[in-house]
Parts: sequence; C-alpha cells; structure tokens
Amino acid sequence: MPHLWCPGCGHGIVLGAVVRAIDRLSLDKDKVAVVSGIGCASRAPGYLDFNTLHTTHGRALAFATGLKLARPDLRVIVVAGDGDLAAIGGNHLIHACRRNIDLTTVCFNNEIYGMTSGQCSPMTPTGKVATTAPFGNIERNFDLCDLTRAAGATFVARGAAYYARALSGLIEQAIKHKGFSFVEAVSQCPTYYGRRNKIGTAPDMLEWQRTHAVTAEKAAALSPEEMAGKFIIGKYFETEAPEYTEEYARLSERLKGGR
Ligand SMILES: Cc1ncc(C[n+]2csc(CCOP(=O)(O)OP(=O)(O)O)c2C)c(N)n1
Ligand code: SF4
Repeated sequence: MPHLWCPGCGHGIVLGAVVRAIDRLSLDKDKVAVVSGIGCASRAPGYLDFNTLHTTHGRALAFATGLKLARPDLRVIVVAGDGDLAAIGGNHLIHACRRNIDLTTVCFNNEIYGMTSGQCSPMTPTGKVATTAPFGNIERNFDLCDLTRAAGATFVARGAAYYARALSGLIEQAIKHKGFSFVEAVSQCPTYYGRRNKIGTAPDMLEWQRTHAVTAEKAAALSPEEMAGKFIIGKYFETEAPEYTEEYARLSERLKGGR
C-alpha cells in the first residue's frame, strides 16, 4: 500500500495497534470517529475506513470535543503527534483531561517534529539534538503520563512500537474506559531523530525501545540510577470520575424541566 511514512517509521506500527484494538472490540465502523491534527502521525486517519477528520495543527482535541458533544454515541479516538498534542495543542490536552470527556487519545511520541524536519517538541529529551537545538536541547521534556494524570485524565497508559501487541491491548482498554483516556505510544523517527542523534537505523531504535522500556513492577525494584534513561510501559493509572457529555446531558434535562 502506498503511504507517506518513511521506511522504518514507527507510526505504521502504532496505527496497526490502534486498528487491532478497534477490531478486537468489534465496534461498528460507522460508530467510530478518528480525529487527528497535523504532522506525520496525524496522517493516520487517511488510511482508515471509519468516520475520519484531519483537522488543524494542535486542534484535534478541540474538534473531537465538539464532535463527542454533538454525537455522544460515537467512539471518538484522537491520534496525534507529541508536538501536536503537547506543544500547540497543550492547552486543549490539559482541559480535555480536566473535563474527563469520553475520548481516547493516542499520542504517537517520536520525540520530535517529524513532518517539518526535526524541530524540538516538548518531548525531545534534554541534551538531544534537533534543528532548533543544534548544540543540544537545554529544555526538560514533559512526562506525558504524569501531565495527563495530574490534569484529570481517568485512564493513562504508555506503550511502545516495539511492544506492539501490548500497546494494542492498552489502547483496547483505553477505548473501553469511560472518560478521558490517554495512551502514549513511543514511536521511532529514524529520519529526523534517530539519524541526527546517532541512535542509528530503525532496527537500532526498536532495539533501544526493547532495552529501555520497563514495566512498573520491574521499575519498582530498580534504583534511580538503574532507571536513568529508561521509561515505564503499561497501565499507569485508572480511576472513575463524572464524564463530561453525561454531565452535560443531565444539565440539559434539568434545564428543560425548568430547574
Ligand atoms: C498552525 C500550524 N502551525 C504549524 C504548522 C506546521 N507543522 C506541520 S506538522 C508540524 C509538527 C508536527 O509534529 P508532531 O505533532 O510531533 O508530529 P510528527 O510529524 O512528529 O508525527 C508543524 C509544526 C501547521 N501545519 N499549522
Ligand atoms: S519523518 Fe519521521 S515521523 Fe515522519 S514519516 Fe519519516 S520517520 Fe516517520
């Protein structure tokens, strides 16, 4: 199938994990809507036969919020890059979490702006090189799982392209969850991140994911020194809280009754 992603890009693997999760849940295709912003990750809906929306950079969650409010019966899934969600769309991200609106967001985290040729994103680790940080990034990157949990998301998980099957399972759980669910999917951009940072080819980057991802159980047994540079995968957090579209429907009924 012709596609725009570079050979070895992790985004196709992450998209495959999303599709398998939807398939396993046997959702009616017409009841699924996939919304994205702009960037390499955000081209994913172009390959899907659901209701799809390719929107503007950073605004996928704003469009998805409007869609979900108008059509609460739809399963709305947002797919977008780390730059899209955490930089220009950062404000929409924290407020979607705070509202606990029933959307599932999958962040294709390649730690860089891929489509525009490798500028820093809020996920570029300190010290890494980008076109906008030729001497090494001096900013600290977000921990998106901490950020979304603190902002009010009721389901938070992290997976990686290397662990595609587990990632798909996490996305499946996130879609089933009622409320705002967030899955960070660590993906590789060999073209602009791997090559520039001398991490190597796509297989080298996948090997890096294999050796640097640890489960929460394993992480608990490791010292801070042993955890340095590693990242935790698996379900990070799940809780229940009032969901926004239900609260809105309740308010609407109350006002219709004049109360
Ligand atoms: C309003 C606006 N600002 C900037 C851009 C340019 N732009 C297109 S893609 C992109 C970065 C995408 O990075 P990310 O969201 O991390 O996705 P990736 O391409 O890495 O998958 C930018 C800045 C744009 N299209 N619209
Ligand atoms: S630039 Fe990077 S993220 Fe974009 S398609 Fe190529 S490898 Fe993938």
